[in-house]
Amino acid sequence: MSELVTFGETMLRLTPPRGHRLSRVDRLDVHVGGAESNVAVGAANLGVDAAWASLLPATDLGERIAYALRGEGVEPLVTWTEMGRVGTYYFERGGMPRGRDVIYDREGAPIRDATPADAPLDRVRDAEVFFTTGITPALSEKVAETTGTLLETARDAGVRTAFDVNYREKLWSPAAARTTLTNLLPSVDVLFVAERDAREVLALDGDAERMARDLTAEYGFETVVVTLGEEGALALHDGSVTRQETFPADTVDPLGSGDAFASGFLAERMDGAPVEDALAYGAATAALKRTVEGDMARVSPDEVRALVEDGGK
Ligand code: KDG
Repeated sequence: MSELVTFGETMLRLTPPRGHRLSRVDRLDVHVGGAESNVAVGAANLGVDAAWASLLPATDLGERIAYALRGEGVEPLVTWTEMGRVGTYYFERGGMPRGRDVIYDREGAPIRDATPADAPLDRVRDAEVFFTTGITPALSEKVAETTGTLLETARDAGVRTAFDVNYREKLWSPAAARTTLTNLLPSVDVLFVAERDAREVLALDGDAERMARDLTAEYGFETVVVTLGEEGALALHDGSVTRQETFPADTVDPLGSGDAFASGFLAERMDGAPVEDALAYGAATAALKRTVEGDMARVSPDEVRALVEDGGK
């Protein structure tokens, strides 16, 4: 039994050295990344018993992913297949004004054909929390249906469901995302959503509190966390709003900081903490993640507590 079970695609991230163009690159760093496994890794590093469910091709690169997650203390619940390939993505980082770019090369990953029969339903039913994100149903209609079945399976078994909207414009349009997500959200207890996604994908308006209240009225969420980038985050729980500032951090690598936030928030809630403390813990985990290369929050509970206590000063 795992306290936290997540479901989604994990890829190899291939990163040119900072300031190098992908079109001229002669060396790539390898990281393992995927929003749902990032959350499992962040939570495992914070002391949660975490598992990640997915499909992988039975190849050396598939094994590379399982190996990385095992090394971070996450149990890979993998259906190994003879079909498909490991998805990859490239993260090109230049200084301003060029900025950064994510380039996906993820067609053909076996998770796109995942049916509920490929998923560890018993492990989902036995979990305390089941987590996935809007990236997973963006991958194919089939996996969107499977994501819905997993959320309902968890719900029916009394497992708390947590979902991060995590809109990725390179995977689908806001309208397509809205149609699919509005079918999934009734099965969600704890929602994480970036303010911009609430506005542009879920078509809400008003300030963050208004959007959190409208979402709760429509879907009956137990908790809604709206992330506001550098402005911090806001949570609505039991009718009360809590706000949290972003902790300052020297950003070495921004990817995965939203996942780190979710992992810190969930880990602290699973430890019995109130929403206010979980929000601070999530924000501190996200800040510490930004100081670490790669998508995963390799951050310890002591570091997070110290940052929460001294407020980043
Ligand atoms: O949140 C970080 C993720 O975006 C990254 O790890 C890769 O899951 C990923 C995706 O689909 O973009």
